Amino acid sequence: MLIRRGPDVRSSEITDERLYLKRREFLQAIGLATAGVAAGAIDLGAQAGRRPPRLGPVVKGPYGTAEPMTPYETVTTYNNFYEFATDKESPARLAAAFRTRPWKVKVDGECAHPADYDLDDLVRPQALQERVYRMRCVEAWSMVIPWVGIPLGDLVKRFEPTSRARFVEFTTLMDPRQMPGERQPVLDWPYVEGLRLDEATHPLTILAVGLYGVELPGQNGAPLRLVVPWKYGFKGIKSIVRIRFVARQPVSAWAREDSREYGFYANVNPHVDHPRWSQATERRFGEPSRRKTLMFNGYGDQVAGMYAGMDLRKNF
Ligand SMILES: Nc1nc2c(c(=O)[nH]1)N[C@H]1C(S)=C(S)[C@@H](COP(=O)(O)O)O[C@H]1N2
Ligand SMILES: [Mo]
Repeated sequence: MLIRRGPDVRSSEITDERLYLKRREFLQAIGLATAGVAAGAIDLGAQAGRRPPRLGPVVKGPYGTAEPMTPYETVTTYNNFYEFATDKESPARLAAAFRTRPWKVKVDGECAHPADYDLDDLVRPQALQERVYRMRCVEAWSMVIPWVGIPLGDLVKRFEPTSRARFVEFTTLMDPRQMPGERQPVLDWPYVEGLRLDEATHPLTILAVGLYGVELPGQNGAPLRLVVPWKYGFKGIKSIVRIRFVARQPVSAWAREDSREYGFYANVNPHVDHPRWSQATERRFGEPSRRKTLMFNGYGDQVAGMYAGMDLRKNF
């Protein structure tokens, strides 16, 4: 991927950069900005200065929301990534040294061009788009994240699915040496997710390689993860190594774990509660009070047509 320090720095990042410089001045003043810091006297790792390399060039994509973005710090330190750990804070630490190069993605099943693709051949840097999306976790918290990625539909077209392909199945890397959570029987590893072909090729659906203009940090699913903003967060499978076109509906890792709690569709729906909690409202990071959850996470104008005539209580 091309790494560029360019003029396309966001105003939000400029603020962060200034804060970072202030912090560095302060540390220099007290004599900590050099060896002591490198030796870990102060943990700067989680701070704004130690971001992954910038991606570029990135153009603005369609469907962006103007809602305030959740700070980079929050997006990259409060994560669900069970391959590393089941709490929210540990993935940032445990995924810090996660190796994402070289990275192959196997494309197979019902398509004309099955092959093992190198990540950089799969994702063309010049076509990267920024998409600021609302994201809603099944656990009833939400964020607004400026993803960088490419429409999955463009890729699917390149692979030319056959007429038998009705679903796309995605699989996460299985590497228990790097991913300590995979040594525990938390889920039936590897993590698997799936979409109907029309959902996969919907223009809102992207494969993300970055956020906030930089490469994805490990904890956010580096180097390649799915982003489907009208579905609960768990559909957004991370660290993808396989994309398979299939005739039958895939069994996702969460549905396999408990099919009464996690359906295949997992569309955000305030009217269908999780068996153990309400989905009517959510906590948006940075906001003092809960907000109402919107049907299809507010993307109904774009996606509702795909589910016309379906019983969304049954197909939850
Ligand atoms: N492979 C894998 N992908 C995953 C998960 C996971 O545990 N493993 N967690 C999911 C859940 S529940 C959510 S809410 C989102 C969180 O993405 P984020 O940490 O980038 O916000 O990732 C999803 N993708
Ligand atoms: Mo989630």
